[in-house]
Amino acid sequence: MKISIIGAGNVGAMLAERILAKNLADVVLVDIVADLAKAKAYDLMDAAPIMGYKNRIRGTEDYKETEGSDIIVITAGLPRRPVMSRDDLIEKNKKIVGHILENTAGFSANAIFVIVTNPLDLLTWFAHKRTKCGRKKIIGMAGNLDTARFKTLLSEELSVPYDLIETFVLGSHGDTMVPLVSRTTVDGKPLTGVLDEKHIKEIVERTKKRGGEIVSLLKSGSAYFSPSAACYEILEAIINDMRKVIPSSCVLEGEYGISDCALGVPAQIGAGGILRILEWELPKDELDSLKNSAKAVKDMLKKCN
Ligand code: A3D
Repeated sequence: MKISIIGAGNVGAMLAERILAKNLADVVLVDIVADLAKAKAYDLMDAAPIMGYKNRIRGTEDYKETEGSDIIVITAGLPRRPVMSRDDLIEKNKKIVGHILENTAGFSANAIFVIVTNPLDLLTWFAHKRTKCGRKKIIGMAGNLDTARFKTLLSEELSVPYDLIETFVLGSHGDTMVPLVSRTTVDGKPLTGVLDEKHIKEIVERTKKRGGEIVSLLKSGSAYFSPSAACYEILEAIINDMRKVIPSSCVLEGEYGISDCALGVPAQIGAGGILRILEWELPKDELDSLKNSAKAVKDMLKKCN
């Protein structure tokens, strides 16, 4: 299998390392900055004799080398800086993603696209509009990252291991994301039975702002260890046809009463991309929040035409 990663910055390079470490696929790393991808690919290859990587990685500026990719991951674009929202990146990152779609599509007609560049839901929709590969082959990575963040904070608060916590975060990758408290269990018990409302609200709010918290501490750039891990989870599900339910930004055509945008929903992912979108019955307040999140994404889509 062949995965091309476009954007050899923090997320892209870390993702390449994760793919090689798990012997998942061959990697082509592309960046617009001359020699950057080549340098990172050489560096990663030099770790192979020590780490036992079985696959190969190439770094390049030439899109021809992406030819025949099974998956194309887009991690190119500007990351946010402190006081910026993800939406502030739209114009510049839309141009970058447009350029990448034009340059990759001709070489890999059957590829599945995984979008990482922010603002995530807007650019996932944009990629769907710009390619002809159909909505099953356009996956936006964010929901599993936001879910992991919610889990981490709950695990710290309750001193419970992660694997005893079941939860999902849906909605947009932004302030209107929807951590599903109704579907959250801790060691099989509903979250509302083990934590009071005030603390649940605080953790929900902190989850929404977790990315920004890391941006402020870093001062330049944004998170990349956990985003690359979340992206890896999607790639592994596709390549090993795991049929795993992963909250991801998907193009909606009426699911949850929402259409004409991409939004985080539970998606079963396997070979071929999105196998199906699960439509869970949600309590009214959470369904309303999901619709509100869709509205925020659509308002932003209208603003940026
Ligand atoms: P960074 O380390 O700056 O890397 C971006 C790379 O993209 C740089 O090496 C650029 O040279 C390269 N690049 C820019 N334009 C092009 C182009 N036209 N073709 C090829 N390469 C290009 O950023 P990063 O890796 O930290 O983040 C990358 C993107 O992912 C940003 O938009 C982030 O906001 C986004 N991101 C999203 C999440 C989600 O959870 C959705 C998490 C973390 C980062």
